[in-house]
Amino acid sequence: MKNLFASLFILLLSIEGTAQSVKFNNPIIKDQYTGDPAALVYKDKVYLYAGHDEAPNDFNFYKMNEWVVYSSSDMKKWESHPVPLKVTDFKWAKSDAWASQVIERNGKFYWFVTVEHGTIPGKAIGVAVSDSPIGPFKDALGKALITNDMTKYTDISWDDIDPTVYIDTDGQAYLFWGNTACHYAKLKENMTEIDGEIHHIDLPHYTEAPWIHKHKDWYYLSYAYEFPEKIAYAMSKSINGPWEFKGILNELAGNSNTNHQSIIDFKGQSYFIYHNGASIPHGGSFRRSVCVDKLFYNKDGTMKRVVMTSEGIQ
Ligand code: FUB
Repeated sequence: MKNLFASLFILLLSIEGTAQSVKFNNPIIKDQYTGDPAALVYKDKVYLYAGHDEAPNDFNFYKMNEWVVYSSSDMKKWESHPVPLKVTDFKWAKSDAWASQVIERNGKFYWFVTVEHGTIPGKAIGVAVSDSPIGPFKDALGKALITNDMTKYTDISWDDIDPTVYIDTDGQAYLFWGNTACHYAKLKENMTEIDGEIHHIDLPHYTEAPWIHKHKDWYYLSYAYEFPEKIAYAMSKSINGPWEFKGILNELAGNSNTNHQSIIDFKGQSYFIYHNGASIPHGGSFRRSVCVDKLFYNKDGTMKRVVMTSEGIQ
């Protein structure tokens, strides 16, 4: 009997030890609230770009004036860099550092951002450029690339948000964006001009936050589905579609009505990067935090549903 109690005691101690050694790595950014993550793999690092959620605790909407950047070599330790871009860097814009994405082309880094236009009513998309992934960035055009009057698919003034950019294997660059309607267009090689018509893609319960990525020989278009948002996705063998809807990829965050995702492969592992309203200490829909979890594919190329964890990347 004595021996049984002794073994039980040792077992309890080892369980306790295991529990204590688990680290909660999510959210990955803990020094400030951040939303709308967009990751860029460049050389042997991941650069994480996000909007800075500055809303006070009792504020019921977004307060966002700047974008921030962090970098990591292992997806666990994140280095913070000085603020590389603000709404005020776009003289024609008046507010709202909403969702964005950075892409590299020929050694230059192009940051496609959402802002509120100063004179053309509605949201708009601008482009900033830098020689370094951590900036500083400057307005590449001196005017918006996309304005609300260029897209007629919906009447709302906030449909021209959430740019995602992809350069296909043949060198052709594409811009996808939109709230309520998913728009896409080709970009010229200079990355600062639309080339040809703006198209529209029909996707079930499309809300916003498109993200294009490729894995093996499939193209994936993931997006925020319904509101409050889940993340769903469609797949195609061509970036020009047709896109086949494949269902939900990530469930409701629960503590934030948006979830905005970014998907990358880095050093042989796929990652799902997103935000939620995790408490650091007063998180919520307008005080969001960026998290990372692993992403896995099935043999047929479909993606396994994401499991959001507190542990994150160990
Ligand atoms: O951060 C402001 C807006 O919230 C983004 O543009 C949307 O994607 C949603 O996350």
